[in-house]
Amino acid sequence: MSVSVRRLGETFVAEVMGVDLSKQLDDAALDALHDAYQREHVLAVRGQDLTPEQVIATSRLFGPVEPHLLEQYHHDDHKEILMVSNVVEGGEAKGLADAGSYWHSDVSYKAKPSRASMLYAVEVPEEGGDTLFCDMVAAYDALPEETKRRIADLKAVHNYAYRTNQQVANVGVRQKLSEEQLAAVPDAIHPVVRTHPETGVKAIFINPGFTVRFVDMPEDESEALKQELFDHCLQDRFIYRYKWRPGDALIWDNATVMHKATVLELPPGTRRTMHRTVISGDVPF
Ligand SMILES: O=C(O)CCC(=O)C(=O)O
Ligand SMILES: [Fe+2]
Repeated sequence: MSVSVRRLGETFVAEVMGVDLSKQLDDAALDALHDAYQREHVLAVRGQDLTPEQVIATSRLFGPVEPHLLEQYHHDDHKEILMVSNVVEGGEAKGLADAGSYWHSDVSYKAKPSRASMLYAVEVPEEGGDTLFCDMVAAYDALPEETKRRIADLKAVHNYAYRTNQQVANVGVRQKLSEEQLAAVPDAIHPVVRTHPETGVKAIFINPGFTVRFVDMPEDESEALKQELFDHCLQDRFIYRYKWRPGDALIWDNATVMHKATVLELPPGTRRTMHRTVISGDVPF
């Protein structure tokens, strides 16, 4: 295989060409993939035809795969795959319909957030249902020096129930967490400026989805700073809109990007189904 990489966004996101993820990749292809992942933060491999086993095997190229907290949405035969789907058949939802419909970094609510995530498009509409990505390295680099100093040693609380409660209230499609699920997701505390464990680059590591507040800061000040930082990050210049085709595989780095689904904006009845995995990560520093 001869791999080539083409930048899609201004500062990040690339398409990787010349790989067939259903086959065993040789060392050169693996190196090219990992290099591109470090540099580009989001990789798109288009035109794939992958079984669930091959989605899991591809994910494992980036580390161990962990099942999602919401076991009711696991793929019937593969607990490593979360069904992200708005399809309802015979009165039964085929998957999580509103997955990630807010800016977030996957699993930042755990002590060890996921290193990377993979989404594979099984069925997507011709138009819409795009996934948005935000480059948190570029956003960090563009901060005024004074703000960089202000946030350098800050920590923030991340919590999963915080988001779920808002989804239940605002969107109404999400089930409340069970007692057992709640117990599995206590607060997680992470640095606000995260150093990438492999490349050493710095990124802003808070997100509107799961970040509740800054540690040791009065509530109103904390809210104001969150808003200031999110307004900065969510400028068009840091955002890339990915338009899906069936057979697209996307892998992204949760230490350097936030993402957001737009599936709730689709006309009712539009079918969209993705296979999704998360790859385990380490404690952020
Ligand atoms: O479906 C999407 O566009 C993104 C869903 C998401 O946030 C995820 O799978 O982590
Ligand atoms: Fe997500």
